[in-house]
Amino acid sequence: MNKIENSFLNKDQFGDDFLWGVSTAAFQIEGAHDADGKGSSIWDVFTSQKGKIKNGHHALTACDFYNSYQNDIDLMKELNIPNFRFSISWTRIMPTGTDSVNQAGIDYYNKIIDSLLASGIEPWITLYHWDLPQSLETKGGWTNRESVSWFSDYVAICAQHFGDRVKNWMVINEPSVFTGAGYFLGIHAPGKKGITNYLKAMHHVTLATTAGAKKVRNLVPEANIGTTFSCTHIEPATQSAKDIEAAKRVDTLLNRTFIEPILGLGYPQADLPVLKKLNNYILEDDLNNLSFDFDFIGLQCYTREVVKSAMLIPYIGAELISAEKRNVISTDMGWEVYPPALYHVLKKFNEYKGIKKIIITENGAAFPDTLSNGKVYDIKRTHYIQDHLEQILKARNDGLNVEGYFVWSLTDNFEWAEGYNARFGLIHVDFETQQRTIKHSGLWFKDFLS
Ligand code: IFM
Repeated sequence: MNKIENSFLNKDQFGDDFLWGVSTAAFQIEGAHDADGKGSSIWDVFTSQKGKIKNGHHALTACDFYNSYQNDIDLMKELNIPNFRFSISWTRIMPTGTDSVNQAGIDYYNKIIDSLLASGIEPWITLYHWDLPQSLETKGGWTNRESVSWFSDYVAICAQHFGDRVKNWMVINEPSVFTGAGYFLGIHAPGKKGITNYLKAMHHVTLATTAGAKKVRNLVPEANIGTTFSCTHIEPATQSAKDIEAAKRVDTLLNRTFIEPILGLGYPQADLPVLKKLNNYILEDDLNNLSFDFDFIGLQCYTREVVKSAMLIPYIGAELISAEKRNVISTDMGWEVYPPALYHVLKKFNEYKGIKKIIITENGAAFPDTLSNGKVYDIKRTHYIQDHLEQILKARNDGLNVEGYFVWSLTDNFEWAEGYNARFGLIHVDFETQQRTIKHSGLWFKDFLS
């Protein structure tokens, strides 16, 4: 007997108001990269450059969600999924990032929103999931302070056009990931490197998060407004003082740097001294504009990291010991499968008094799925989801604040620098034919949600 039959999990244990859903992002699913007046984004440009994405993959078509959204919405309905998180592509709405609005882009998202509502599925919009307009990148992108007003103007257009039907809004997705990978390490778009780019981007993205949230609040007074952070449970490799200190610095970087200013606590400069360099970019009035009273915070947790001191590593003096080196079970992303991480992260973020409500807006796993006789038996993903849900249940039973769970992701999709080989979907996609096949995990989720 497998775990589906064995699982003690039952949706009712989470309570009637607990939110269930799936998450996606525009660039990862839509394709149609230049359809109907869409402008070019930093990811369109990055993916066209040689050697940036594994196996030379690109997202010109991706999951073709732009054309086949109705089919995917029908599949969501079939799986009993009540909430759908998707992002808006800035360059469909404003092809050059500012000024002119592309009516075809507005029409496209209106069709999605209307179709979701007609299917009884609640739309959850993420306003920015990493695809900055390329024409703004040529002006410095997020390293340019003007990015704050570019972003708020774009947010205003979205709020004005979609706010009559969309209640749930997330401003920015995982700022630590796209600034770290895109502006410090250069492994994601726009491929910039260095501490100066990173710190400028960090500060402007934080200001933009608040500015965007205020725009939505003004234009859609009844909106449920959140923003999402990636977070990871951090453990020191040993109990030596050096490793403990190193783990604290990594924890500050990965878990605290972006959320604390938003909660009115300022940047955690005392625990990560390199953040003091931010003072070069913080203008006097900024400190009053960094925080916002969000209705909810989205947390996105996939794994834990084990950290050792490494004083030669600049700025952080620490190194992550990979799952492979630790010889522990991991996913296709090389991330350790460690469900208690979710419980630890919930406990940690529950300590912030300023968080009203926590929703897990992403959690999921990439495993090497195979389609055989029209079926995908992805039992590892089913177990991954079940085991993480057990941790959420434990957290709720311990009185912790956690009020929703969104699986990453509905379908297999374009996993950034990893291309299409890292499959996260509840639904398998054959990228040659765009054929969808509901995986075992999707069937389990359907059953669970029924
Ligand atoms: O695919 C990404 C998503 O875009 C942001 N959060 C993590 C996912 C898996 O890597």
